[in-house]
Order: sequence, then C-alpha cells, then structure tokens
Amino acid sequence: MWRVTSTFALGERLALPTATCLTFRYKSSAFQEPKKSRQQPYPQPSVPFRGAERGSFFQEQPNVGNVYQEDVVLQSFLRRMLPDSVFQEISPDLESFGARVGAEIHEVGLECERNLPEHKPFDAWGNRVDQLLTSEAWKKQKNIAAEEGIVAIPYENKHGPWSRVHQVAKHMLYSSSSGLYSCPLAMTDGAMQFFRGSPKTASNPIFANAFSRLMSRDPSKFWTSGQWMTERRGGSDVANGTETLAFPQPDGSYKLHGYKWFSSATDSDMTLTLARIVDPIGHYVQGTKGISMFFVEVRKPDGSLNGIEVQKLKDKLGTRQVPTAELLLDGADAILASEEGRGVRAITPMLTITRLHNSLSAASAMRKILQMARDYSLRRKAFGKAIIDHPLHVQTLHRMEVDTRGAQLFVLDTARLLGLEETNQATEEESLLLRIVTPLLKLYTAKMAIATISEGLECFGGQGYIEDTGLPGMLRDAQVLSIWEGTTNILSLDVLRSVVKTNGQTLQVFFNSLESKLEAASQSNFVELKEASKRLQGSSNNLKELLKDALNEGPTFMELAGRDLAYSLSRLYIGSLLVEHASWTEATQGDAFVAQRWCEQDLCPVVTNFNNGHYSQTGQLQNRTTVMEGYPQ
Ligand code: UCC
Repeated sequence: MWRVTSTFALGERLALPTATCLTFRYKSSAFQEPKKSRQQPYPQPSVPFRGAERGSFFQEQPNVGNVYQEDVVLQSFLRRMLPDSVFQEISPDLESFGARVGAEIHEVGLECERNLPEHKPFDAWGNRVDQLLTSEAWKKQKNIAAEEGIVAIPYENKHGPWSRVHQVAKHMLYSSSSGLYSCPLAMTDGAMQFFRGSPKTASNPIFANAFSRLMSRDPSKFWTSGQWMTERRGGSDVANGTETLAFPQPDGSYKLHGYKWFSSATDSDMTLTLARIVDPIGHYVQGTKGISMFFVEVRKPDGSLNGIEVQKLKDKLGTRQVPTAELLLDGADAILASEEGRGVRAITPMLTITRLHNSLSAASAMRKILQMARDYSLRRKAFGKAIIDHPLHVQTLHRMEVDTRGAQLFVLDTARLLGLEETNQATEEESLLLRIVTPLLKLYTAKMAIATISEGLECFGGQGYIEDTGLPGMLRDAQVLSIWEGTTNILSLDVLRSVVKTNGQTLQVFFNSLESKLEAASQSNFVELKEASKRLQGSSNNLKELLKDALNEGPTFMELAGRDLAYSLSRLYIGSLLVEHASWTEATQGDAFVAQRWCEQDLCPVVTNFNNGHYSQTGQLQNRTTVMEGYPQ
C-alpha cells in the first residue's frame, strides 16, 4: 500500500503548488490503519457518493463561442491586408458565421462523428445495391456549405483577388466544426479550379452544368466532387500507380475499367479521375505521359451507380465521418477532361487548391483546440485555483499560440498569393513564390497541427482522452493532414522540383520576399522584432551560403537534405510573416512576443544537420546501418 504525505517545506522553497510536492512512501509496519469499531460506525450522513448520490456536477465543458470574434489573428490579418471597403463588406459575413459555428455548426460536426457512414452492398434478396448511408448531420453540412458559399466565394469573385482570402478566412472558421465535410469541399474547390481553367467548360454543356452546380449556393442544386487518383500501388507515384484504362466509345466518350484504392467522399455527385487511354489495337502509354484526366458522374439519372461497384468502406484511424471507399470501375461512363496524356499536369492546379485546404484545415483545428483550451483554463480548477493561474499551463498555451498564429498567417498569406494568381493579377515573382510556398505550407502546417492538437488534448487532462468530448477525434483527424494530398517527403521533393524546374528562380523570389517582409521591422517600436529580424537574417544568410554549394552536390545529396530544407524554408518564411505582422502600426505586444519566440528556435535545421554530416555518404550509410540493425538477414 502506498501512502501520501506532504513535504510542505520543499514546496515552499521551490514555490511550487503544494500538491505537486507530494512524496510517496511505502507503508511500513509502523503505519497503522485507524481501527474500525463496531460500536462506533462511520457517521452515515457525511459519506459522499453513497448509493446513487453522485452529485449534479463534475467538470464544466469548454464552450465554443463566436469563433471569429475570438480569433484576433484572423481579424488583424484581414484588417491589415484587405482594402478597407472589402474588409467592411466581408466583416458582417464573418461575424455572423463565427456565431453560427459556435451556436449550431460545432454540434452538427460532432454529430457527424457520432453517426458514421455505412455501406450496404446487398439488399435482403441478394441484389447488389451498394447503398452509402450517411447521417443527417453529414447532409446538413452539405447544405450549410452551400448556403454559406464555402466553395462559391472565390468563383463569385465579388472582391477580385481578395475573394480567395475571404473564402479561406471563412473556411478557417468552418473547417474544424464541419465534421470533415471540409474534405469533399476541398476536392470540389479543386474541381472548380480545373473547370475554370479549362477551355472545354464553356463549350461542353455537361462541364458547364457541373461548374454551375459546384459553385451553387442553392443546397438543392449544389454538387460536390471527388478526386480519385490513388490506386492499389499507392498514392505518391501517380505516374506508375495508375492502372485504370479508358476505352474509347463511338460517341467520343470513354468507359473506365480500374480499381480506385482510396476514394474520399464517395457520396460526391461527380469526380475527376485518372486513366490511360487504350488505342484500337489495345496499346496504351506507361508513365506520366500516358495518363489523362476524366470527368465521371457518380450516378446515372435513375440514381444507380455509373458502372461503379463500392467494394468496401475504408476502416481508417480518423476522418471516419468521410465515406472513403475502394471502388471498382467496371465500365464507368466518362468524358475526357484534360488533353490526352496531360492528366498529371491537369491535376496540379487542383493540388494547389487541395493543399491550401489541407493547410487551412490544419490551422483551423489548431485555433479551435486553443480556443477551447483557453476557455477551459478559466473553468477548470486544480490545486485550488483556475488552471489559467498556473504559469506552467499558460506557458504551454502560449507555445501553442505561437505555432497557431504562424500557421494562420502562412495560410492567409498563401491565399493572398493564390487570389492574385487566379485573377491574373500576380506578378511573375508572386506566381513563383506561390509555387514554392504551397508545398511548404502543406507539409509544415500538417506537422504543426498534429503536435498542437496532441498538446491541446493534454490541456484537458483525462477528458482530452475521452471519446464523447469530441477531442480525441480531432487528433485522429489531424493525423491524415501529413499523409493525404502528398506526404511530407513527397512535398519536400516537390519543393526541390519547383527549384529545379525554374532554374532556382523560386528560391530567389523566396529570399527576396523574406527580405522585404523584414524591412518593415526596422520601423517598429517593438524591441523584440529587432532581435527576431536579426536571427532571421542571419539564418537566411547561412542557408544561402549552404545552397550555393549544395545545389551542385547532386540529386542524392539534395534529396537527403530536401526535408530539412523544406522545414528551414518554412520556419524562415513563417518567421518573416510573424515579424511583418508585428511591424504593422496596429500590431499588439502579443504579436511581437509571438514573433520573438518563433525566431528563438533553430530556424535552419538544414544548416545544422549539414554541419553534423547528415547528408554525406557516411551519413547515408549510418542511416541504413542503424535502421537495419537486428533485421534478419
Ligand atoms: O486524393 C486524395 C484524397 C483526397 C482528399 C482531399 C482532402 C484535401 C484536404 C481536406 C482538408 C480537410 S489524396 C491523393 C493525393 N495525391 C497526391 O497528392 C499525389 C502525390 N504525388 C505527387 O504530388 C507527385 O509529385 C505528382 C504525382 C504530382 C508528380 O509525379 P511525377 O509523375 O513524378 O510528375 P513529374 O513528371 O515530375 O511532373 C509532371 C508535370 C510536370 O510538368 P511538365 O509536364 O509541364 O514538365 C511538373 O512540373 O507536372 C508538373 N508538376 C507540378 N506543377 C508536378 N507537380 C506539380 C506541382 N505541385 N505544381 C505544379
């Protein structure tokens, strides 16, 4: 038996809360239980938890309020960046939507997780029916998304390049309460981007109809789109993984035969998917150049599936609200959407969109858990006071806050670049910058979200581990952010691809952009920013030095350094965004503290690890030797 005794003296000396200084001693024979006497039973009325008397209150739950009003970073970014007239126009929308999220949508989102989709392959008589049963809450999210224009806003284009920022800001309020409806919305936005850029959309009535439905605010007309790219061989290497074949039909359409291994949101109305066109003698081209993109309506007018069999729903760690399925395409009617053999190229503008959505979802979840943890810290008492009054807890919240502000600014600023690009107002430099920051944004915010949400769960103690609080689901859902839409390593390689394809121009504009963001700090009164800028400048110079030599070191070296390079570029860029934000005339002291703390970390792990020999041939050999140690030969 263990006995607990207090060591008050030690506690006082270290100024720790008394209860943290408890010591545990094994019960010695000298320890005596108080003797129970038959003549003197415990006085019954004072015994707590007798029978069913459990009391009416255990712990107060955190409140989700007006998620816009409580988000100072989002508000201040918009005030700083948007023309005043645009800010005045969109603010009421964000204000009222922020309130709706707290009052209504958050709960609908939780319902999506409580009522997961089901697949019913056969009816009672053995007929194949392939019914996908989704919850009322899931369907309600579709209606909410349509009414609120979550996909429509950038395409309605009321505010030119700022329309994209408006959408991303609004979706950042929505995503983490959408019950993962954010997934079909991401793909729908990707499909919109494709249709908007395709010359076929105007001339082909089927495409024109799809385009108008995907951006409709009328729930009865609104469609969502899937994006079926992943086949049995895996999702990263699309060029070698695509086995689906497209057989031309006399009317110019195609029939698709293949197996799609991960098809997210299979309840979507249409999809864009990849296949290889088979010529009349049965030949088709392997590799990237053989892949074309097709448009498929998931159901026929009578409601039956269009040559598609749902094999099973995937049993996933998280995102279980989304009906993700394995699909057999057995003669699905399809229309060629891209140029022949340009399917991979055609998906890349969609990837830019879905990767931005991935990142806004990451930032949205980070902000939400932090808002909830902050609220909870005022309600929850431990060791005699609210946990907000425990400095160590506040330090934890502050560290989460630093990352969350960084993630939010990164997302919003990338949305700004995308808005310029898609309204043809981007300079060449801005387009190049968008090309390199998109994979950086996706890979880095995903990792930050997983870490922040994990930390966030801890802020609720044991309650963070209890299913029906809705908190564990947030962690499960976050885990996919670094996997779908390109894993961290695939995106690191995409950063390198952007550098190689542009002969280093993306890197050049990246450094230029860093410099110009730091210039603003010289005018600021916040002393914290001087040091932060100095550190950013120093690290950026070190990185430039390293890159001068590294780019000549060959592909293996660069591949090995690629992930650390991507992390370094992300940290530098986020640092510069935080400094720029804190240099604004209306910035708060909090903004300056955040920039300062961010810049105290190792901003350039690629330089550190280069100096530690991580990318040398010896380093490479060490990796393999260690990894394979103990593996049976
Ligand atoms: O679909 C999925 C799940 C859906 C759920 C969506 C939820 C979204 C978020 C929700 C939030 C809650 S997951 C499937 C995702 N799959 C991927 O992300 C694919 C991962 N693999 C890659 O990203 C690869 O890098 C590929 C497939 C893009 C490229 O592979 P290749 O075959 O090696 O490609 P190449 O040969 O290097 O490039 C082919 C062309 C080149 O252009 P051209 O032909 O003009 O020389 C490249 O420069 O594509 C160009 N390209 C790009 N252009 C390649 N990547 C890009 C890029 N990122 N941007 C612009």
